[in-house]
Amino acid sequence: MLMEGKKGVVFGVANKWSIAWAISKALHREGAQIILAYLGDEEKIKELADEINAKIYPCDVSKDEDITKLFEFVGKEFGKIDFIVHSIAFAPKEALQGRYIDTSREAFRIALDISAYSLVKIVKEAENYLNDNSAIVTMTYLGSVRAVPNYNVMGVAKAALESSVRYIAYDLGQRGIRCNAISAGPIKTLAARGISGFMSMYEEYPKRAALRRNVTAEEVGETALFLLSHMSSGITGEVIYVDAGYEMMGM
Ligand code: 0WD
Repeated sequence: MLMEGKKGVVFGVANKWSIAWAISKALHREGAQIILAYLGDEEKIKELADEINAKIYPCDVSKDEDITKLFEFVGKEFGKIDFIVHSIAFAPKEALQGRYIDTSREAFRIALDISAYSLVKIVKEAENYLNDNSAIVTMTYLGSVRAVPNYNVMGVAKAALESSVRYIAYDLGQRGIRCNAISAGPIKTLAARGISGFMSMYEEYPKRAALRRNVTAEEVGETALFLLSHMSSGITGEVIYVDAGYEMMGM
């Protein structure tokens, strides 16, 4: 099994539709031991966690003390870890519609804080718990490099996130620690439904993508597994598109 003996933390499982859940299932299937860092309904997360023998711990990534406490728990439970999955994003709903230039200072701050800075802070707090040659994966979207109507400030946050991936890869590369992002095509999840016009985006992809379909959360899960395993030991600081061949098309 690819992840036999490996331990790690997954951020961003909200429910069974979450991309982080598909990633967690793939990791578990390959033998990984997981702590789910969650925000929200403990009972719902506990039910999912039991399916993959995972432990759970609450963590609001907008709070430094929550991240510190989480890694104290991780240290107690696991000692050292081998992987981190960051699958978190948030922006106030009003910022995910209409014109980008109408974004308020506060919405900009919140979106960048929760969707991009959280990765930086998580990695910093995790530094002393990460084994050499461990791996980090985060989730991004094409709106970082293209103007996607309604995605707005989230696209700007994803640009900051993707750039952070490169700087983190450089900072931790000396220890063999890798950091990569997966840029997924649209998948029906709770977060996605918060984006105005998401369904028209979802319907547009099969018309233009080379594979003539949308990508599934399970496919993203398999790519995350690859990026967190020794199979990808030569890859770091990259953004890997898992979008059924949408991004690379000219028209
Ligand atoms: O089409 C999609 N679904 C795509 C999603 C395409 C490409 C990328 N992504 C990205 C998202 O931007 C995000 O970074 O994938 C990541 C995961 O998103 P998801 O699986 O689509 O959405 P969801 O199941 O809602 O998980 C995101 C979770 C939150 O869920 P809710 O619905 O409660 O906002 O991020 C977590 C939370 O569990 N989250 C937080 N966790 C800790 N602290 C916080 C926070 N402050 N805010 C949100």
